[in-house]
Formats: sequence, C-alpha cells, structure tokens
Amino acid sequence: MIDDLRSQLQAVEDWGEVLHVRREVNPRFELPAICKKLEADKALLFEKVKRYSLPVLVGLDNSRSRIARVLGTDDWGLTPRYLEAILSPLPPTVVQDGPVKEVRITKNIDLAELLPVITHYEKDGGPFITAGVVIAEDPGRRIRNLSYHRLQVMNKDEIGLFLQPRHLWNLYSAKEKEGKPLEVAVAIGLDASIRLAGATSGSLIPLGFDELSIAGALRHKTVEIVRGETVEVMAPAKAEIVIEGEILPHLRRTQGPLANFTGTYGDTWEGPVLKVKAITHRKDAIYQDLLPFTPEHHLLLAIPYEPVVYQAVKSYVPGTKAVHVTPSGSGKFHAVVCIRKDHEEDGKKAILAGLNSCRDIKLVTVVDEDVDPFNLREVEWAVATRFQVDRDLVVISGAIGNELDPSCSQSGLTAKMGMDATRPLGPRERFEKVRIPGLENIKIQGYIEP
Ligand SMILES: Cc1cc2nc3c(=O)[nH]c(=O)nc-3n(C[C@H](O)[C@H](O)[C@H](O)COP(=O)(O)O)c2cc1C
Ligand SMILES: [Mn+2]
Repeated sequence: MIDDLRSQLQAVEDWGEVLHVRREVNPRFELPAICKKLEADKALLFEKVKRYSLPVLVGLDNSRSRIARVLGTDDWGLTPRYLEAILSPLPPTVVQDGPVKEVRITKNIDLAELLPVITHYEKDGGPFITAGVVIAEDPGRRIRNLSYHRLQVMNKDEIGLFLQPRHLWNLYSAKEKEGKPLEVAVAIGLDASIRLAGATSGSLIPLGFDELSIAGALRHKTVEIVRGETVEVMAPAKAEIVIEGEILPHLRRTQGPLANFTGTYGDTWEGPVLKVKAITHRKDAIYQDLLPFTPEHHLLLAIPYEPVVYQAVKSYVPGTKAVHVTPSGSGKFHAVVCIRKDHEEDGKKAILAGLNSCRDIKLVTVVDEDVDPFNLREVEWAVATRFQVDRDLVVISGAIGNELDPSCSQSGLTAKMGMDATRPLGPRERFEKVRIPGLENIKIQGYIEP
C-alpha cells in the first residue's frame, strides 16, 4: 500500500526504476547537472551530498505511466481516476503522532545547515526548496489549502515565497489586512497523490476545497494529518520533513529569479517572507527535490489539468477517450485528445472545446482511437499521415494566454491552434496501421538474455 514517500520509493525500487548515485555530489549545480545529463525517466537517489547527511531524491514522479501505476491504474485510467477523486474526495484523518515528529527542532534553526537545498540553474537567485507543498488553514472559515510555491532560502530561518493571486495569497492577504501573520506548514517528501493534489487548482477546486481529500481519494487511503508543534496547522504525519512558520504581514523582499516551467528565467519579484519556527522530520529523513523544467515538473502541472480538458471536450464529443497534456509542451500548453469519431465534424469540435477549456492550452491535436495519445511518436505519425494543413488546421488569434509564456504578446495575448489528425469517416483502408500477428503475446524475456 503506497501512502508515503518511502512506500512509493520502495515500489519504484522493486520495479527497477531507481538509480543510486553513491559518489559525493555538490548541491550547487552538480546534482541538477547529473539529473539533466541522464534525462532518465527513473528516480535518482543521491546518497551523499556534500556537507549534508540527508540523501536527496529527485524525479520520483517523472513518468506519467509510473504515476499511474503508483495509483493502481494505467495511462488511460489516470484522467478518469483524477476526475473521480475531485468529484468524490476522501477527507484526511487526524492522528496524535506520526513519523514526521521523530525529530523536533524549535531552537537555533539553520535551514542551510540542516537541509540540502539545491541551487539548480545558473541564474537562479540562490538555493530553492522546489518540492515543498505549503499548507495553510483558516479555522474560522474551516478552510485548509495546499499549494506549491517556490521557496527561496534567504537566511537561517527565513524563506521567500512567490505567491500568485490564488488561494494562499487570498488567505495571506486576509490576515495581512488584520496586521497578523499567516501560519503555515511546508511538507517535503511526499507520495504522488499528495504532490498532485498540491498542484491541483481551477474552478472545480474553489477556496475551501481541502486538496488533501483529493489525495486521499486518488490513492484510496485517507491522509493522516498531525498538528504542528508551533502552529495550528495540520500536515501529513508521514511526510519526511515539515517546516513550520508564519508568513509575516507587510513585509516584502526581493527574491528570485528562478528557472520556471517554460525553461526560461522569470524576473526577480517582491515576495513575502516565511519566518521559520520549527522543523520536524523523520530520523533518517529523505530530502525531496524537484528540478524545474523537467518531466517531473511538467507532469505535476499537466496531470491535474487533464480532467478539466477531458470534461470540456467530452461534453461536445461523447466519443472522447483520453486527454494527454504533454510534458514536452511545458506541461500546460499542448494537449492531445483521442476520440472515437462519430461525425465528420467531431475533430474540429474537440479542438474548439479543448482550446476553450483552459486559458493555457494553445495547441490541441486530435487523434483517432487507434493512436496512443500517450506515445508522442504515434501522435506525430498521425499528424504526418492523416492531417492536411489547408483542410485540418484551426487557428484562433488574440486569445488570453499565460503571462509566463515568453512568446505571448506584451499584453498577454496568444494565438491558438488545433490540428485534426483524425481519418475521414467512410472507407478507411488507406489509413490502416500495419501490424504483426502475435506481437501482443510475445514475452521478450524468453528470447534475449538479461
Ligand atoms: C513545482 C511547482 C511549482 C509552483 N510554483 C508556484 C509558485 O512559486 N507560486 C505560485 O503561486 N504557484 C506555483 N505553482 C502553482 C500552484 O502551486 C498550483 O497552481 C496550485 O494548485 C495552486 O493552488 P490553489 O488553487 O489552492 O491556489 C507551482 C506548481 C508546481 C507544480
Ligand atoms: Mn486551493
């Protein structure tokens, strides 16, 4: 049963998908350089990081099909599972104690001494905690919220945050107006269900929707939560590390830049500051890191998007089979929609519904059900052999885009495009995919030596 980082790591290890780096590495540039060089869809466990005793795990969730496997489903089942988790959430359960409390530090906190926080890219403003899920509560309104934020270690006990005007920002500004700090817990070292839940947002998940209940439903097991030592905020009892503290009112400091999901540097920003009051962790804690602009980053953005696109397209085209928001499209911009075509216009309808479903989606490629939308080689094959640009292309100008997309206009406008790579209805022999009889039944282990 996978219900924390360790049980997931063990499963991934059993599947032969963890690479161990035993040689000592520098947390500044060397560790991320090794991740980039390998570009593997395996997790990387750095066992010895210079000056630190904690190992660093990167890329635990860098494969869509492995995330699906961790959640007990497959590529095709992941989006429906996600939608079901949003529609039938499973709330967390309060426990009195948990492994994350094995070590409790409330005095002389020194973040840089304790945690192997990584400096990833050349022009990054410093070391950033990139895999921390920020949890905040408003007990009066019975609200709990989870979200990811870039967390810059500024000094011994201060962390800078980048807050876009979403839920955490909303909770923080309400407190700030009263001149009070906002208490938070930052959880690091989590299984895929909580990580995905932390990255989920949008109209289906309004402020007050506890994302931990999405995590519980995703993994079919409630998340156990435990109260903070110094803050009235609950955090996963089986996290590896929890940082407790308060975001101070009326204080902004220059932070950044940090390589963002588009693979470009943003500007510096004036962000609020989290004053750390305590750190609790497991005895032999594993520090989890996310290298920005990698499949892991893009999958955490893409997978929570898919149910939104799927629902929108399905309402226009009932034969919609699957939606894949691709990691290589920066995890937000490109979607592949797989449909069973019942009417000639279904391809174009799927394009319009998909482009309209999310502000960020700017390319929708529609394929038939004989094409695997999760295999981008097959998708390109469909475009090469079923798509004619003067007949099957849709272009929309002047739509609202994502301000972080460097190709958007200064005023944030973007063009959008759809490619209908489905076959016409009627005789389809010309388009039939070649196949070798018996291929599905071949067990390769019997033919080649390991
Ligand atoms: C790795 C990662 C880093 C992110 N960094 C930030 C960030 O620095 N600031 C921010 O406002 N959102 C960031 N996001 C996006 C939000 O965490 C995400 O949209 C979240 O679901 C928002 O939750 P909310 O709807 O409860 O506000 C990041 C997402 C991921 C996956
Ligand atoms: Mn939220």
